Amino acid sequence: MSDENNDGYENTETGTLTKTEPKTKKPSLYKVLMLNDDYTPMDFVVHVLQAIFGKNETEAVKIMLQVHQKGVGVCGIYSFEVAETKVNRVVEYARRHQHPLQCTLEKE
Ligand code: TYC
Repeated sequence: MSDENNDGYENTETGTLTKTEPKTKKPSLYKVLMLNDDYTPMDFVVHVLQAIFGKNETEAVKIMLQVHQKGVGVCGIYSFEVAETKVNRVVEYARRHQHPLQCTLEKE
């Protein structure tokens, strides 16, 4: 492919630059947001951030406190499919443990 760098310009051997549409599109990215509530234990939220979002304990505590104090916090930024799967896993896991923890998606 002559447009390997995906900038939409084809550099031909004659030195001519021809504007073309890039053939590949970067996937849109989505933020996964964690929402505060009055009932879910802090330890449970920290555990979810480690188990589902791969955060270490320090990062997980920081995000949990941000959510607790501000009402919302970013758990990570992913392609739509990955973000949607993580949201579903959080809501399902919380429900199984009878906590009202909620999580949602937002386009970047
Ligand atoms: N506000 C909760 C409490 O005081 C803790 C909490 C933090 C809940 C983050 C949800 O996403 C959340 N137990």
